[in-house]
Amino acid sequence: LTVTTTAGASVSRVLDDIAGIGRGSDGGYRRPVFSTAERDLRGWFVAEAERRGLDVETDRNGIIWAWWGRPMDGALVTGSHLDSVPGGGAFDGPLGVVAALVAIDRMRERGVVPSRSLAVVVFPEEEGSRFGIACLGSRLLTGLLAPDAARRLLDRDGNTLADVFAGSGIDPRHLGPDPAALARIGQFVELHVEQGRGLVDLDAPIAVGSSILGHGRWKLTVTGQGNHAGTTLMHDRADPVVAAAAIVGVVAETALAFDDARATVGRFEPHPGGTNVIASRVDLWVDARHEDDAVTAALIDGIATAAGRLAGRHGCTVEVVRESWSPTVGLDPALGRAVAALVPGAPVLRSGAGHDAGILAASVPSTMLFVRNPSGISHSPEEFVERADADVSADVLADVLGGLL
Ligand code: HGY
Ligand code: MN
Ligand code: MN
Repeated sequence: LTVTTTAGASVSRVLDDIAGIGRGSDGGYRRPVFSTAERDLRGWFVAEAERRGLDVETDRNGIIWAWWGRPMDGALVTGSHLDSVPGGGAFDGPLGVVAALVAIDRMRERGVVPSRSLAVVVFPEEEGSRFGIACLGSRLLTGLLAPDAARRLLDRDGNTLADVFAGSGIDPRHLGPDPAALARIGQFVELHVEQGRGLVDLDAPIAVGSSILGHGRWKLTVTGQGNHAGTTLMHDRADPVVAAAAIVGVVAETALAFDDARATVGRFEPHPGGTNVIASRVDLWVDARHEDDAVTAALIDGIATAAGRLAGRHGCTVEVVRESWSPTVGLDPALGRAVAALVPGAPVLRSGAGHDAGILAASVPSTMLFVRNPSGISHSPEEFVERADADVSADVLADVLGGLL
Protein backbone atom coordinates (compact mmCIF):
# COMPACT_ATOMS: atom_id res chain seq x y z
CA LEU A 1 0.00 0.00 0.00
CA THR A 2 1.47 3.41 -0.81
CA VAL A 3 0.23 6.48 0.99
CA THR A 4 1.83 9.72 -0.10
CA THR A 5 1.76 12.79 2.07
CA THR A 6 2.50 16.23 0.73
CA ALA A 7 5.62 17.86 2.11
CA GLY A 8 5.00 20.34 4.93
CA ALA A 9 1.49 19.05 5.45
CA SER A 10 -0.38 19.79 8.67
CA VAL A 11 -1.19 17.12 11.26
CA SER A 12 -4.83 17.01 10.15
CA ARG A 13 -3.81 16.57 6.51
CA VAL A 14 -1.39 13.76 7.36
CA LEU A 15 -4.03 12.05 9.50
CA ASP A 16 -6.38 12.32 6.50
CA ASP A 17 -3.77 10.48 4.43
CA ILE A 18 -3.73 7.45 6.75
CA ALA A 19 -7.43 7.61 7.73
CA GLY A 20 -8.36 4.70 5.45
CA ILE A 21 -5.81 2.24 6.85
CA GLY A 22 -7.57 -0.36 8.99
CA ARG A 23 -10.88 1.51 9.20
CA GLY A 24 -13.97 -0.75 9.37
CA SER A 25 -17.50 -0.17 8.09
CA ASP A 26 -18.45 0.99 11.60
CA GLY A 27 -15.83 3.77 11.36
CA GLY A 28 -13.74 2.04 14.01
CA TYR A 29 -10.12 1.08 13.48
CA ARG A 30 -8.71 -2.43 13.68
CA ARG A 31 -4.94 -2.18 13.62
CA PRO A 32 -3.64 -5.00 15.83
CA VAL A 33 0.14 -5.17 16.01
CA PHE A 34 1.71 -6.68 12.90
CA SER A 35 -1.65 -7.04 11.19
CA THR A 36 -1.76 -5.93 7.56
CA ALA A 37 -3.18 -2.56 8.62
CA GLU A 38 -0.56 -1.89 11.29
CA ARG A 39 2.23 -3.06 9.04
CA ASP A 40 0.95 -0.71 6.34
CA LEU A 41 1.03 2.10 8.91
CA ARG A 42 4.56 1.13 9.96
CA GLY A 43 5.59 1.21 6.30
CA TRP A 44 3.96 4.62 5.90
CA PHE A 45 5.81 5.93 8.98
CA VAL A 46 9.19 4.69 7.71
CA ALA A 47 8.58 6.32 4.31
CA GLU A 48 7.52 9.62 5.95
CA ALA A 49 10.57 9.58 8.23
CA GLU A 50 12.94 8.80 5.36
CA ARG A 51 11.32 11.51 3.26
CA ARG A 52 12.42 13.87 6.04
CA GLY A 53 15.95 12.52 5.91
CA LEU A 54 15.65 10.74 9.26
CA ASP A 55 17.70 7.56 9.79
CA VAL A 56 15.26 4.75 10.52
CA GLU A 57 15.91 1.46 12.31
CA THR A 58 13.63 -1.17 13.81
CA ASP A 59 15.13 -2.67 16.95
CA ARG A 60 15.07 -6.20 18.36
CA ASN A 61 11.73 -5.56 20.08
CA GLY A 62 9.96 -4.17 17.03
CA ILE A 63 10.31 -0.56 18.15
CA ILE A 64 10.88 1.79 15.20
CA TRP A 65 13.39 4.64 15.81
CA ALA A 66 13.58 7.56 13.36
CA TRP A 67 16.67 9.69 14.11
CA TRP A 68 17.20 13.38 13.48
CA GLY A 69 20.95 13.29 14.11
CA ARG A 70 23.07 10.21 14.78
CA PRO A 71 21.84 7.67 17.33
CA MET A 72 23.34 8.71 20.69
CA ASP A 73 22.94 8.20 24.41
CA GLY A 74 20.80 10.77 26.19
CA ALA A 75 18.86 11.84 23.11
CA LEU A 76 15.48 13.52 23.27
CA VAL A 77 12.82 11.01 22.26
CA THR A 78 9.15 11.50 21.34
CA GLY A 79 6.51 9.32 19.71
CA SER A 80 3.71 6.91 20.57
CA HIS A 81 2.05 3.85 18.96
CA LEU A 82 0.20 2.91 15.75
CA ASP A 83 -1.68 -0.17 16.91
CA SER A 84 -5.30 0.22 18.02
CA VAL A 85 -7.94 -1.45 20.12
CA PRO A 86 -10.64 -3.21 18.10
CA GLY A 87 -13.07 -0.52 16.90
CA GLY A 88 -10.77 2.24 18.14
CA GLY A 89 -10.57 5.87 17.14
CA ALA A 90 -8.35 7.60 14.58
CA PHE A 91 -6.22 9.49 17.08
CA ASP A 92 -5.23 7.11 19.92
CA GLY A 93 -1.56 6.57 19.07
CA PRO A 94 -1.25 8.00 15.53
CA LEU A 95 -1.81 11.59 16.74
CA GLY A 96 1.42 11.45 18.75
CA VAL A 97 3.36 9.87 15.90
CA VAL A 98 2.12 12.30 13.24
CA ALA A 99 2.55 15.34 15.51
CA ALA A 100 6.17 14.28 16.11
CA LEU A 101 6.96 14.14 12.38
CA VAL A 102 5.24 17.50 11.72
CA ALA A 103 6.95 19.03 14.78
CA ILE A 104 10.28 18.25 13.11
CA ASP A 105 9.05 20.10 10.01
CA ARG A 106 8.10 23.07 12.24
CA MET A 107 11.47 23.09 14.01
CA ARG A 108 13.33 23.01 10.72
CA GLU A 109 11.18 25.87 9.37
CA ARG A 110 12.07 27.80 12.54
CA GLY A 111 15.78 27.10 12.02
CA VAL A 112 16.14 25.04 15.21
CA VAL A 113 19.63 23.51 15.38
CA PRO A 114 19.43 20.64 17.87
CA SER A 115 22.23 20.42 20.45
CA ARG A 116 21.60 16.68 20.66
CA SER A 117 19.83 14.08 18.52
CA LEU A 118 16.08 13.66 18.48
CA ALA A 119 14.35 10.34 17.80
CA VAL A 120 10.72 9.65 16.95
CA VAL A 121 9.71 6.19 18.17
CA VAL A 122 6.80 3.89 17.42
CA PHE A 123 6.15 1.30 20.12
CA PRO A 124 4.50 -2.00 19.09
CA GLU A 125 1.46 -3.46 20.86
CA GLU A 126 0.78 -0.54 23.18
CA GLU A 127 -2.88 -1.59 23.40
CA GLY A 128 -2.14 -5.22 24.13
CA SER A 129 -5.08 -6.02 21.86
CA ARG A 130 -3.43 -8.90 20.05
CA PHE A 131 -1.31 -10.56 22.75
CA GLY A 132 -3.03 -9.34 25.92
CA ILE A 133 -0.24 -7.36 27.59
CA ALA A 134 -0.47 -3.56 27.44
CA CYS A 135 2.66 -1.64 26.36
CA LEU A 136 4.38 -4.86 25.32
CA GLY A 137 7.16 -3.13 23.33
CA SER A 138 8.18 -0.71 26.07
CA ARG A 139 7.97 -3.51 28.66
CA LEU A 140 10.36 -5.64 26.61
CA LEU A 141 12.71 -2.67 26.14
CA THR A 142 12.84 -1.93 29.87
CA GLY A 143 13.00 -5.56 31.00
CA LEU A 144 9.52 -5.59 32.56
CA LEU A 145 8.43 -8.51 30.38
CA ALA A 146 10.53 -11.67 30.22
CA PRO A 147 11.39 -12.61 26.63
CA ASP A 148 10.41 -16.26 27.03
CA ALA A 149 7.00 -15.28 28.39
CA ALA A 150 6.58 -12.84 25.51
CA ARG A 151 7.52 -15.36 22.85
CA ARG A 152 4.85 -17.78 24.14
CA LEU A 153 1.99 -15.27 24.10
CA LEU A 154 -0.86 -16.29 21.82
CA ASP A 155 -3.27 -14.21 19.77
CA ARG A 156 -6.93 -15.21 19.29
CA ASP A 157 -6.03 -17.39 16.32
CA GLY A 158 -3.41 -19.31 18.29
CA ASN A 159 -0.42 -17.63 16.65
CA THR A 160 2.52 -17.21 19.00
CA LEU A 161 4.10 -13.81 19.37
CA ALA A 162 7.37 -15.42 18.28
CA ASP A 163 5.84 -16.52 14.96
CA VAL A 164 4.11 -13.19 14.37
CA PHE A 165 7.27 -11.19 15.08
CA ALA A 166 9.32 -13.55 12.88
CA GLY A 167 6.74 -13.13 10.11
CA SER A 168 7.27 -9.38 10.38
CA GLY A 169 11.03 -9.60 10.09
CA ILE A 170 11.90 -9.46 13.78
CA ASP A 171 13.91 -12.43 15.05
CA PRO A 172 12.12 -13.46 18.26
CA ARG A 173 15.30 -14.98 19.66
CA HIS A 174 16.59 -11.44 20.30
CA LEU A 175 13.51 -10.06 22.08
CA GLY A 176 14.21 -8.68 25.51
CA PRO A 177 15.80 -5.97 27.63
CA ASP A 178 17.80 -3.49 25.56
CA PRO A 179 19.88 -1.31 27.90
CA ALA A 180 21.79 0.18 24.97
CA ALA A 181 18.56 1.39 23.38
CA LEU A 182 17.22 2.59 26.73
CA ALA A 183 20.42 4.60 27.31
CA ARG A 184 19.61 6.52 24.15
CA ILE A 185 16.52 7.96 25.80
CA GLY A 186 17.61 11.00 27.78
CA GLN A 187 14.05 12.24 28.10
CA PHE A 188 10.76 10.97 26.62
CA VAL A 189 7.82 13.20 25.67
CA GLU A 190 4.65 11.49 24.41
CA LEU A 191 1.85 13.53 22.84
CA HIS A 192 -1.53 11.77 22.93
CA VAL A 193 -5.20 12.48 22.42
CA GLU A 194 -6.91 13.00 25.77
CA GLN A 195 -9.20 10.04 26.40
CA GLY A 196 -11.62 11.93 28.61
CA ARG A 197 -13.28 15.33 29.00
CA GLY A 198 -10.70 17.15 31.10
CA LEU A 199 -9.62 19.65 28.46
CA VAL A 200 -13.18 20.17 27.22
CA ASP A 201 -14.27 21.16 30.72
CA LEU A 202 -11.17 23.32 31.16
CA ASP A 203 -11.66 24.85 27.70
CA ALA A 204 -7.97 24.37 26.86
CA PRO A 205 -6.41 22.66 23.80
CA ILE A 206 -3.34 21.11 25.41
CA ALA A 207 -2.45 19.79 28.87
CA VAL A 208 0.71 18.45 30.48
CA GLY A 209 0.44 14.99 32.04
CA SER A 210 1.24 14.42 35.72
CA SER A 211 0.44 10.75 36.35
CA ILE A 212 -0.97 7.58 34.82
CA LEU A 213 -3.59 5.49 36.60
CA GLY A 214 -2.58 1.98 37.64
CA HIS A 215 -4.29 -0.65 35.54
CA GLY A 216 -4.46 -4.41 35.31
CA ARG A 217 -6.10 -7.13 33.28
CA TRP A 218 -7.35 -10.43 34.68
CA LYS A 219 -8.65 -13.41 32.69
CA LEU A 220 -11.53 -15.33 34.30
CA THR A 221 -12.21 -18.85 33.01
CA VAL A 222 -15.66 -20.09 34.05
CA THR A 223 -16.03 -23.83 33.44
CA GLY A 224 -19.32 -25.72 33.40
CA GLN A 225 -20.80 -28.64 31.51
CA GLY A 226 -21.33 -28.32 27.79
CA ASN A 227 -24.58 -29.90 26.72
CA HIS A 228 -27.59 -29.88 24.40
CA ALA A 229 -29.91 -26.87 24.62
CA GLY A 230 -32.99 -29.04 23.96
CA THR A 231 -32.47 -32.19 25.95
CA THR A 232 -30.96 -30.71 29.11
CA LEU A 233 -33.56 -29.65 31.69
CA MET A 234 -32.91 -26.36 33.44
CA HIS A 235 -32.20 -27.89 36.86
CA ASP A 236 -29.78 -30.38 35.28
CA ARG A 237 -27.47 -27.68 33.97
CA ALA A 238 -24.04 -26.31 34.95
CA ASP A 239 -24.20 -23.42 32.52
CA PRO A 240 -21.05 -21.24 32.65
CA VAL A 241 -22.76 -18.46 30.67
CA VAL A 242 -25.34 -18.00 33.44
CA ALA A 243 -22.59 -18.00 36.06
CA ALA A 244 -20.40 -15.64 34.01
CA ALA A 245 -23.28 -13.23 33.40
CA ALA A 246 -23.81 -13.00 37.18
CA ILE A 247 -20.06 -12.44 37.62
CA VAL A 248 -20.13 -9.53 35.14
CA GLY A 249 -22.81 -7.90 37.29
CA VAL A 250 -20.67 -8.32 40.37
CA VAL A 251 -17.66 -6.74 38.62
CA ALA A 252 -19.59 -3.49 38.20
CA GLU A 253 -21.13 -3.66 41.69
CA THR A 254 -17.74 -4.24 43.33
CA ALA A 255 -16.14 -1.34 41.46
CA LEU A 256 -18.99 0.94 42.52
CA ALA A 257 -18.21 0.08 46.14
CA PHE A 258 -14.72 1.64 45.82
CA ASP A 259 -14.69 5.40 45.25
CA ASP A 260 -13.28 6.28 41.80
CA ALA A 261 -12.48 2.65 40.89
CA ARG A 262 -13.13 1.44 37.34
CA ALA A 263 -13.72 -2.15 36.26
CA THR A 264 -14.75 -3.27 32.81
CA VAL A 265 -15.62 -6.51 31.06
CA GLY A 266 -15.12 -5.78 27.37
CA ARG A 267 -14.45 -9.30 26.26
CA PHE A 268 -16.84 -12.22 27.04
CA GLU A 269 -16.34 -15.39 25.01
CA PRO A 270 -18.57 -18.50 25.47
CA HIS A 271 -17.00 -21.67 24.09
CA PRO A 272 -17.77 -23.29 21.76
CA GLY A 273 -20.38 -20.56 21.06
CA GLY A 274 -23.31 -22.32 19.38
CA THR A 275 -26.88 -21.05 19.52
CA ASN A 276 -28.24 -24.50 20.48
CA VAL A 277 -25.25 -25.40 22.64
CA ILE A 278 -24.91 -24.97 26.40
CA ALA A 279 -21.37 -23.64 26.61
CA SER A 280 -18.69 -25.68 28.33
CA ARG A 281 -16.60 -22.64 29.21
CA VAL A 282 -16.70 -18.85 29.23
CA ASP A 283 -13.53 -16.75 29.00
CA LEU A 284 -13.99 -13.17 30.17
CA TRP A 285 -11.49 -10.44 30.96
CA VAL A 286 -11.65 -7.77 33.67
CA ASP A 287 -9.82 -4.46 33.20
CA ALA A 288 -9.56 -2.87 36.66
CA ARG A 289 -8.05 0.49 37.61
CA HIS A 290 -7.60 2.78 40.59
CA GLU A 291 -5.10 5.43 41.66
CA ASP A 292 -4.26 3.41 44.78
CA ASP A 293 -2.80 0.05 43.74
CA ALA A 294 -3.95 -1.45 47.06
CA VAL A 295 -7.52 -0.56 46.15
CA THR A 296 -7.14 -2.26 42.77
CA ALA A 297 -5.89 -5.35 44.58
CA ALA A 298 -8.83 -5.25 47.00
CA LEU A 299 -11.20 -4.75 44.07
CA ILE A 300 -9.92 -7.81 42.27
CA ASP A 301 -9.95 -9.87 45.47
CA GLY A 302 -13.57 -8.93 45.99
CA ILE A 303 -14.44 -9.84 42.43
CA ALA A 304 -12.59 -13.17 42.63
CA THR A 305 -14.32 -14.13 45.89
CA ALA A 306 -17.75 -13.28 44.55
CA ALA A 307 -16.97 -15.05 41.28
CA GLY A 308 -16.09 -18.26 43.13
CA ARG A 309 -19.33 -18.12 45.05
CA LEU A 310 -21.45 -17.42 41.95
CA ALA A 311 -19.74 -20.10 39.89
CA GLY A 312 -20.35 -22.63 42.67
CA ARG A 313 -24.02 -21.67 42.85
CA HIS A 314 -24.34 -22.66 39.19
CA GLY A 315 -22.34 -25.87 39.45
CA CYS A 316 -19.35 -24.27 37.75
CA THR A 317 -15.78 -23.37 38.68
CA VAL A 318 -13.80 -20.21 37.98
CA GLU A 319 -10.09 -19.53 37.60
CA VAL A 320 -8.72 -15.97 37.89
CA VAL A 321 -5.32 -15.20 36.29
CA ARG A 322 -3.59 -11.79 36.11
CA GLU A 323 -2.37 -11.15 32.55
CA SER A 324 -1.13 -7.55 32.68
CA TRP A 325 -0.33 -5.05 35.42
CA SER A 326 0.96 -1.48 35.62
CA PRO A 327 1.11 0.43 38.92
CA THR A 328 0.01 4.05 39.13
CA VAL A 329 2.95 6.11 37.88
CA GLY A 330 3.95 9.71 38.54
CA LEU A 331 5.45 11.32 35.44
CA ASP A 332 8.73 13.17 35.95
CA PRO A 333 8.00 16.37 37.95
CA ALA A 334 11.10 18.30 36.80
CA LEU A 335 10.52 17.45 33.15
CA GLY A 336 6.85 18.24 33.60
CA ARG A 337 7.74 21.68 34.95
CA ALA A 338 10.18 22.30 32.09
CA VAL A 339 7.50 21.32 29.57
CA ALA A 340 4.81 23.37 31.33
CA ALA A 341 7.10 26.42 31.09
CA LEU A 342 7.19 25.87 27.33
CA VAL A 343 3.39 25.59 27.08
CA PRO A 344 2.23 28.66 29.02
CA GLY A 345 -1.17 28.31 30.62
CA ALA A 346 -1.49 24.59 29.94
CA PRO A 347 -3.39 22.78 32.70
CA VAL A 348 -1.98 19.61 34.29
CA LEU A 349 -3.98 16.41 33.89
CA ARG A 350 -3.85 12.92 35.38
CA SER A 351 -4.35 10.19 32.79
CA GLY A 352 -6.89 7.44 33.38
CA ALA A 353 -5.49 5.74 30.28
CA GLY A 354 -2.22 3.80 30.13
CA HIS A 355 0.66 4.79 27.87
CA ASP A 356 4.19 3.70 27.00
CA ALA A 357 5.36 6.87 28.79
CA GLY A 358 4.01 5.22 31.95
CA ILE A 359 6.28 2.22 31.44
CA LEU A 360 9.35 4.28 30.48
CA ALA A 361 8.81 6.59 33.48
CA ALA A 362 10.38 3.96 35.75
CA SER A 363 13.62 4.13 33.76
CA VAL A 364 13.93 7.57 32.14
CA PRO A 365 12.43 11.04 32.74
CA SER A 366 9.11 10.90 30.89
CA THR A 367 6.18 13.21 30.46
CA MET A 368 3.08 13.61 28.30
CA LEU A 369 1.11 16.23 26.42
CA PHE A 370 -2.63 15.70 25.97
CA VAL A 371 -4.70 17.15 23.13
CA ARG A 372 -8.35 18.15 23.57
CA ASN A 373 -10.96 15.57 22.56
CA PRO A 374 -14.36 17.33 22.30
CA SER A 375 -16.25 14.04 22.46
CA GLY A 376 -14.46 12.98 25.64
CA ILE A 377 -14.84 9.47 24.18
CA SER A 378 -12.03 7.09 23.26
CA HIS A 379 -11.55 3.45 22.26
CA SER A 380 -14.50 4.16 19.98
CA PRO A 381 -15.06 5.64 16.49
CA GLU A 382 -16.44 8.71 18.28
CA GLU A 383 -12.97 9.67 19.55
CA PHE A 384 -12.33 13.11 18.07
CA VAL A 385 -9.86 15.97 17.76
CA GLU A 386 -10.71 19.24 15.99
CA ARG A 387 -8.45 19.88 12.99
CA ALA A 388 -7.26 23.14 14.53
CA ASP A 389 -6.28 21.43 17.79
CA ALA A 390 -4.55 18.62 15.90
CA ASP A 391 -2.58 21.16 13.86
CA VAL A 392 -1.63 23.33 16.84
CA SER A 393 -0.48 20.22 18.74
CA ALA A 394 2.51 19.93 16.38
CA ASP A 395 3.37 23.59 16.93
CA VAL A 396 3.23 23.09 20.70
CA LEU A 397 5.25 19.87 20.46
CA ALA A 398 7.81 21.81 18.38
CA ASP A 399 7.93 24.47 21.12
CA VAL A 400 8.51 21.76 23.72
CA LEU A 401 11.06 19.69 21.79
CA GLY A 402 12.83 22.82 20.55
CA GLY A 403 13.01 24.08 24.11
CA LEU A 404 14.44 20.77 25.38
CA LEU A 405 16.92 20.16 22.57
O1 HGY B 1 -5.98 0.89 27.92
C1 HGY B 1 -5.43 1.97 28.01
O2 HGY B 1 -5.50 2.62 29.03
C2 HGY B 1 -4.64 2.53 26.85
O3 HGY B 1 -5.50 3.14 25.96
N1 HGY B 1 -3.86 1.52 26.22
MN1 MN C 1 -5.71 3.18 23.81
MN1 MN D 1 -2.83 5.14 23.28
